[in-house]
Amino acid sequence: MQVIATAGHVDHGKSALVRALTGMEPDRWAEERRRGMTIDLGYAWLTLPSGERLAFVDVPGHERFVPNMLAGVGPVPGVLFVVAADEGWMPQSAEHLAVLDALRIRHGLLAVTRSDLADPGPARAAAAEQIAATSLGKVESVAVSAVTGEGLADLLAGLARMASALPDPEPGAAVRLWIDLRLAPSMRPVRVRGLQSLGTPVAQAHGVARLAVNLRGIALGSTSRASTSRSSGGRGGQGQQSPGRGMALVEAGRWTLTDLIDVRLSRPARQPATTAGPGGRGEGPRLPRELTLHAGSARTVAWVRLLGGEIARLTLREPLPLHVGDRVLLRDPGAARTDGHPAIAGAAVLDVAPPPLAGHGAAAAAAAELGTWPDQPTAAHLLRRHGLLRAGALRAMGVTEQPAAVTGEWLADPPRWRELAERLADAVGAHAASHPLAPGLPAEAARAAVGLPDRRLVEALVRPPLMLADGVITIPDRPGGGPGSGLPAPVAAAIRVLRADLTAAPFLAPDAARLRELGLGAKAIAAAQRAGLLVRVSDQIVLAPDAAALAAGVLARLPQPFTTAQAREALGTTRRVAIPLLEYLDAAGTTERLPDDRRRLRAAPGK
Ligand SMILES: Nc1nc2c(ncn2[C@@H]2O[C@H](COP(=O)(O)OP(=O)(O)OP(=O)(O)O)[C@@H](O)[C@H]2O)c(=O)[nH]1
Ligand SMILES: [Mg+2]
Repeated sequence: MQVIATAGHVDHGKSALVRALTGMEPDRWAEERRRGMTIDLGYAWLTLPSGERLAFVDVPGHERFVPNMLAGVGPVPGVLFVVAADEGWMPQSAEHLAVLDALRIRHGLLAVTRSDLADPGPARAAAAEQIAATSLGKVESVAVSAVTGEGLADLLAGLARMASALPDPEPGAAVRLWIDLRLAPSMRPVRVRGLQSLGTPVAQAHGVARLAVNLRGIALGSTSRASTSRSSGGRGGQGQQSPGRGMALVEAGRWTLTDLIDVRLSRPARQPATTAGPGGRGEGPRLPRELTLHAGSARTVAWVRLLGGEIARLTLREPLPLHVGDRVLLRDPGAARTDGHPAIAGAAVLDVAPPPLAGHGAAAAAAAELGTWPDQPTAAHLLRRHGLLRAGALRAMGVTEQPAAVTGEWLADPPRWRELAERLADAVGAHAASHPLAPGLPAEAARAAVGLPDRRLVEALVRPPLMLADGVITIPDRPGGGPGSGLPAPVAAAIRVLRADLTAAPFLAPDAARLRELGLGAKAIAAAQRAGLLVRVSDQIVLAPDAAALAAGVLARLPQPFTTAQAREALGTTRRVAIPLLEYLDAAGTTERLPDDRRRLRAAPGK
């Protein structure tokens, strides 16, 4: 199924043409038939000779009902543009064309109606020229009469050609069903009982399709007047379940509900450039601060802040489900159309969760960055701007590519990730310098210091020379002893004295009295140990780091196996040190304790 919309000036025969083509009545409301004018969207369809079905959204042409027209054309890929032979190009012809252009609709067909009343030639030529200057480009045109039926067969053939040229819907695309009648509430989960398309029950539907959805447990809203375009929705409407136009059924997790977006404004192709607003650099459009934003069948108030160039930040009165790359319309409902240029601008949504603009120059910097983006930003663009994003958030922004995660579901911009690793190393180094006796920087403190949103990111950022153990990040192989050991000067001095003692008598570990004398408490000893200046052999015994290797050399010269007393004597120490040292060597696999309590050296590896 394909869906196209009508467009054109009031009374030019849009509805009559749809009626003649489909045999269905697009003006559904008694008031419309009484007034002979379309007020709200009308729906009809036909089956093409190929068997494919083509649905029409018939829009009102009257200037007063432009918001309803906008609700109808939003997601539609093609359009049947109507101009009357006897009236020719008119103001709403131009306004509707500007809307189609702002939405970048690329497929169209021109019908010159009421050709039984006048020569269709001049109207056809004028319309074709206007249309050619827009995103629709050169279109086929057919002169028709809904009264005599002349030209209808040609028109049908043209519609079939256009339908076959429309882009194929992408089957995996996220579902967003804009509501244009009276159905479905805001963001509350709903259960779908059944689908109908063009009057027929269906199991599935693809792409841009018209669909009636039967929802379980949702009270239908009252049958509001056709011209009522929107019940009060948005924030205030979260709890109200009376459904209305402008709300949408959306696939869970695939959309960002947002009231703040960054966009690129684009004037219609045929509108000459105007001078820039304040802060612009010559190219930017001039816009009022408050506009009506139309997206799908929704409309809301948008407050405009120009950031620079064609980039603007929009604050929406109600949040809408949007993707990056969406096209939205901005309209100034109060603006008089002075020179035939409708007060309509299109905009490409570049970011649906933009970061706050903090500080001097932030707006200009954002404009400079976003100015380089295409209308359809990629994962790389968004990651560069946001630094870190959860995969789910990126998907909800409308990006389907999934870059590799740095941890869990976190994605990172590679340069930002390297920078964060450096900042973490700096934070750990700074902490070690200011807290030399602390065991290291706790991971949670590191998370806060680097400004990361998740502890797991800290863990993923720890890489040599950093080490994470017991929830604490350290730099274990900082060169010991010399400057940079990170020890406070008095501790470093005391350790130097202790090391001198141990150089003279490597196995005479300092006793408690000596440590007291040197002013070395448990924390200082632990810090010296982490700095690689001491080795703890047991709770009470500390030696120089090379003590174990020295001891192995001494013990190798003893007859094997040897007793504890022989070892103590050879090492020149006391039982207080010898016993823990031998146990330490046993544990290290340097010595082996035999059942008779004697020991022997194990063969060194490689021997
Ligand atoms: N003679 C003649 N009259 C036509 C033709 N098509 C439409 N009309 C008449 O033109 C008038 C307007 O037609 P509609 O189809 O309502 O026009 P519309 O474009 O839908 O108008 P709005 O929806 O209000 O914008 C009606 O009186 C129609 O009967 C045609 O091909 N020939
Ligand atoms: Mg009509």
